[in-house]
This record gives sequence, C-alpha cells and structure tokens, in this order.
Amino acid sequence: MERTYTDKNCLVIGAGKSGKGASRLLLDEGAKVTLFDENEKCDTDAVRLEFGKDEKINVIKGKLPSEVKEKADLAVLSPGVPLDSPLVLELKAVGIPITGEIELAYSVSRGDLLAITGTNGKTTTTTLLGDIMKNYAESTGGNRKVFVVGNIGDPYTLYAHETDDSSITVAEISSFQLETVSGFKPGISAILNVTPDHLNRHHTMEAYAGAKQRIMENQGSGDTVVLNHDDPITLKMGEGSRAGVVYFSRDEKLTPSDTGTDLVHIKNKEILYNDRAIIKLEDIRLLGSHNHENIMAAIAMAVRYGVPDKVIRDTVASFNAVEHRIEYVKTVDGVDYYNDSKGTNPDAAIKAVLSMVKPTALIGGGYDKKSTYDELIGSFEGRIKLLVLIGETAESIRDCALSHGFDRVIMASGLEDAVKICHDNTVPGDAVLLSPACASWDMFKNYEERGKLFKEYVRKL
Ligand code: UMA
Repeated sequence: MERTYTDKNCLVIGAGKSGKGASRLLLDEGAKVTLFDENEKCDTDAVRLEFGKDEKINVIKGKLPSEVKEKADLAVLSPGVPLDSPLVLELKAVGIPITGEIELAYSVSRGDLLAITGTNGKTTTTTLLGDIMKNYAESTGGNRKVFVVGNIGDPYTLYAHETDDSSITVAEISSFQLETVSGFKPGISAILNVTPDHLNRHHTMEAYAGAKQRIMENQGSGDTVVLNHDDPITLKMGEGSRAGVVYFSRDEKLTPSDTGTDLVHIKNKEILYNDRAIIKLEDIRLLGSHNHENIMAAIAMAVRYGVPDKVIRDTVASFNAVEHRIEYVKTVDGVDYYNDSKGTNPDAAIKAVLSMVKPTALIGGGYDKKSTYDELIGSFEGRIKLLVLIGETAESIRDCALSHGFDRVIMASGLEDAVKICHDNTVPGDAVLLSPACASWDMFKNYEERGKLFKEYVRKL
C-alpha cells in the first residue's frame, strides 16, 4: 500500500473522538502528528497518555503556535470544526492542504463501503444495515469483516486500517463530515431526507443540502445512490445522477414505471423492491411509520449489494430499535414499556406518540429549552391515556395539557416514581412510553443515562 502520510507533519484539529482516531491512523502510517484543540480546558496530558509513551505525537491547546502552522504539510479537521472558523481560514491563507477525518480514513481503507446521510433516521438505518451485512457475512460462511462506523459514534479512522479487500464498511456520515471530502466514493450511498438542521453551521438550506449531496459526488455508473422520493430535495438529487438511482417512497400509489428507476415502496401492507415482496409491515418490530422509510432505505442498499431477500427479511423482522429511540424494554404485567429517552424535543416526542398502537401512559418533562408543547398535546388524540411529568418543565407541560382540556396528568417526584405511577395506572394491553420532549440535563448527565435508568427501574418492577 502506498504510504502517503509517512514522515509528513500532520496537524489534527480537535482532540475529541475523531481527532484522536485521525491521530492514531496517522501515527500508524508513520506521520509526525500535532493534535491541537482550541479549548483551553482540554486536558492535553490525559490525551497524550492515550497514545502511549513513544509515539511521535505532540498534544497542544489554546492558540496554535506559528512554528506548528509553518511546518504543517496537512491539516485534518474534526467534524465539529467549521470550515469558516478563523483558524481554518488562517491555515487556508498560508496554503496548507485541508482534509477531514472521513477522507483520511477512506484514503487508507479497503473493501466495500456503504454510506448513509440525511437529517433524520441515519443512526437507525446505519444500525439496521450493519446488522443485515453482519448476518449476510455470517451466512456466506467466510471471514468477511463488517464495520459500522462514523457519526454513529465509532470514528471511521479507528477501523480503516483493519479493513481488507473483502470487508464491508457501513458508515453514518454527517453533513459536517461531508464538507471536507474530496475522493470519498461509496459504492452504495443513501440520502434519507433533508430538512432544516445545523443552519448555524451551514448558514443556508442550499449549503446544508449541498453538503449532504457530496456523499454522491464521486459516484459513477457502477455505483448506487438511494434517495427518498417523498422528499422534494432528495427527489431532485436523483436527476442527473451518474450513479444508478433507487428511490424509496411511502406513497402507495407510486410504481417503478412512474419513477423510471428501481423503487422500494409499500403496497397492500407489504414492502416491495420493484415487484418483489420483501417483508410484511406486520412482521416489523420497529415502531413508527417514519421507521418504514429507514427500513426501505436499508432494504434498497442491501438488495443492490446482492444480499438475499431472506437474510434481509429475517434481519428486519428481528431488528428491535436503536437504544433510547422508541426502544422496547420489557412487558410487565401485560404492559409494554418503551424507552425513547432520545426524544429530547417536542418533534421527536410527537413521532414516538404517533408510533404507539396501544393506550399509552407517557412520561415527559425535563430540562427547560423553552419549547412549546401545544403540538405534542395535540398529538395525543386517543393514544395517550395518562401523562406523568418530571423535571423542570413538569408544570409548564401540565398547564399546556390542561389548557387543551387534557386533565389526566400526574406530577411525579422523579423518574423512578414516574415508572411506579405508570405501573399502578395501566392495565394489560396498555403501553408505557418515556419520551420526555425535553433534554435531560436538569436531572441526568445526558439522555443515555436517563434511558438506562428508566430501563433499570422497569426491570425492577
Ligand atoms: N474543537 C476545536 N475547534 C473547533 C471546534 C471544536 O478545537 O472549532 C474541539 C473541541 O474543543 C473538542 C473537539 O474539537 O475538544 C470536538 O470535536 P468534534 O466536535 O468534531 O467531536 P468528536 O468528539 O470528534 O465527535 C465527532 C462527531 N461530533 C460532531 O460532529 C459535532 C460525533 O457526532 C461523531 O459520533 C464522532 O465524531 C465520531 O465520528 C456527534 C454529533 O453530534 C454524535 N453529530 C452531529 C449530529 O449527529 O447531528 C453532526
């Protein structure tokens, strides 16, 4: 393998997960690395220790010394570093080549790459596709390795050197990460949807959508891009694509002859790839019709990769959920408990509420982000039988519910108390859902801790 980075002076910016992963990769390539973080509070000694004693790495923070800048042959940005930050503009001004950790990982990795982006659903789709690929690799009886990397949490750079010609990498890629790609070229890509998000970073919707579209910019005729036909922005991205397009759609009237492309769609409560039935909706455990889109995208990618329908069907049917996203926990005394601690804003909680098919006791409330809850209460219709509230926002959510005429509200003293209240006020055939519509920081370290505690309390019932 050509070693492009050997003996090069590489400046990695951001000492978080990605920056550490990029530094590790560069050290393994024989580069001289400076890992730099602009945050004065960064514990450089602790970061340095993570690389062992003898490594050619220098960890610094605060203001970038000019001698480091002058020596740098290459700068590698973490995703959280904006391209228009003063530091990056300074590096560009003196002509230092700039890349990102995804491009870096891609430049040394081997095997097949399937990459997913989109505003919502990335993590679920990536996890599901990763499971399908793992089951496929197992079914072929060989030693094919499958990696699930990227924005999902495990940096691509940490695994790139482990890939070989037969490995399969499934990567979740954010718009931040796509801003710095150049040669990145997945064999199969997907853009799930594009709705307003991260506009403080990208400034305009055009720039944000443009960053997402970069996932397909190097793809050619032998490649595939999977796009959402129901989203006007991703629909348009299919026009003029050099890669083969597969659309997916929840519009039951749409047929492959309408789109002129392969199409994953729903007909008679079944998901089809063109005319081939893949799975019945009733065989899917993952709750929520929004998840049908994620499932259709994963099916499209897997079919195009050549995974047999049976492997896809079996994996989708047994796929539960990503942790903390409408995750089924347990059935206690005939009542199903779901953890949606990731429901940290009203929109996410509405999605969870609309996904419930049984009369449900909802646990809500948390850190006050000054959201409004009218739409959340409006989504209750016939689904929510009881609202149990915790945290800073408990009173404002209660007042909002009362103003909409919903009075089955109980105030709890904490999460454990809320779980007990739900247990005492439900009957077999009901469900309990934790989907707070608020961040967790008033009572917990993060939403993961809140979700894990919820599951612990449910299991103790
Ligand atoms: N920093 C600087 N200068 C800057 C900005 C940041 O020095 O201008 C430093 C910070 O002080 C900090 C470090 O950079 O020490 C953090 O780097 P980072 O923000 O890139 O975060 P990482 O820990 O490297 O995590 C990143 C992704 N984070 C972001 O994109 C903000 C993680 O996605 C990803 O899981 C991880 O790489 C592994 O690939 C998180 C995320 O919030 C989950 N993503 C956004 C989203 O999903 O909406 C895009």
